[in-house]
Amino acid sequence: MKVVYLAVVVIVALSMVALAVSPTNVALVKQNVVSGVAHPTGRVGGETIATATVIGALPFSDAGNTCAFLDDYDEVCPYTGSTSPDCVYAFTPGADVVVDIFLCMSSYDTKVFVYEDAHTPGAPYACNDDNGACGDYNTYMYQSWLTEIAFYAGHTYYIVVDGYGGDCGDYILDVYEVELCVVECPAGALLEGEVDCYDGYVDNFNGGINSEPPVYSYVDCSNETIVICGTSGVYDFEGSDYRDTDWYMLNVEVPATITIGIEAEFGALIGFVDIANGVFYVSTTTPSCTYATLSYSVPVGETVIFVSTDSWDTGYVCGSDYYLTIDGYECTSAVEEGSWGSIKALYR
Ligand SMILES: [Ca+2]
Ligand SMILES: [Ca+2]
Ligand SMILES: [Ca+2]
Ligand SMILES: [Ca+2]
Repeated sequence: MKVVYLAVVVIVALSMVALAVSPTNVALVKQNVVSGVAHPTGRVGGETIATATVIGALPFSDAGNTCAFLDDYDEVCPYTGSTSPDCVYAFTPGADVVVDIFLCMSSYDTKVFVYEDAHTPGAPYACNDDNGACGDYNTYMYQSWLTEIAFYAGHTYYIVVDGYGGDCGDYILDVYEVELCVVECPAGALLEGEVDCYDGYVDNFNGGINSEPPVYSYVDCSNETIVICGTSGVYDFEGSDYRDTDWYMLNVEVPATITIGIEAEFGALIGFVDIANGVFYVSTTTPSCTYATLSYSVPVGETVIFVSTDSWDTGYVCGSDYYLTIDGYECTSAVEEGSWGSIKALYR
């Protein structure tokens, strides 16, 4: 079990920096490593939709234990076959609201899904098993967090606190209103040019070394700050969650400290990639609508910048916007300002 667990961690970690060589390398099956401890007296939520615990107002916080409940519901998000016990909360907003449903601080391999107005098996309104961005990855890799879910006035939303693989345990549920993040493309920015991803999408545009053969968006040097508007998001590919990764190739003429920055409608991951060894030189993450920068001293030659979502949160819908800034990627000679015609997705 220990060996299997380590193997899974390696695969997940690699795919996290988007270095799985092909879609088939992403783990389809996961292992439980966080085990719930039965606290039969810890019941809090309702047993079923009909007996759901009512959420009166937001923000809402509750804590309990799922182990003494029955397994009434399950959804595939995207992992199948769970027999975990579950409990249910219900919320009927008086006005339209956008919420996060946060189970990150729970002690077991949680899953959460939402039904709108009725039990619709196989077609939940929203669903998350492992968010991946809950906190320290090794500790919280299997906890759930649904972000920016729209709840509409007059509808009733049933929140099912569930688990993966039969797991159960102590949960901490927070439901709270969030601002819907909208990122505007700055005037005059260059455009990434990739289509928005979709279920079944294969990135032959700028998927970097995730693509076969590797493909990049090439960026010419500029003595001005380069701004690129693009999109990313999470999609389903043959039953697994994938994310659109965007790889930008610079051809640096003089050693330089290059600073990249991003603001995105999703939690973003950016970094400078050592493509020969399949690792980041440096990387950073930033929450949605929060501009962050990252600097790195690059030698002469090819430098690769990676942009994607910071997790496989299916709330990061395809077509979510970002803009990327690149500073310090200067030309050795006077050159016309970067025109987007100079950025191409080339196959090689
Ligand atoms: Ca269940
Ligand atoms: Ca989970
Ligand atoms: Ca993209
Ligand atoms: Ca891409």
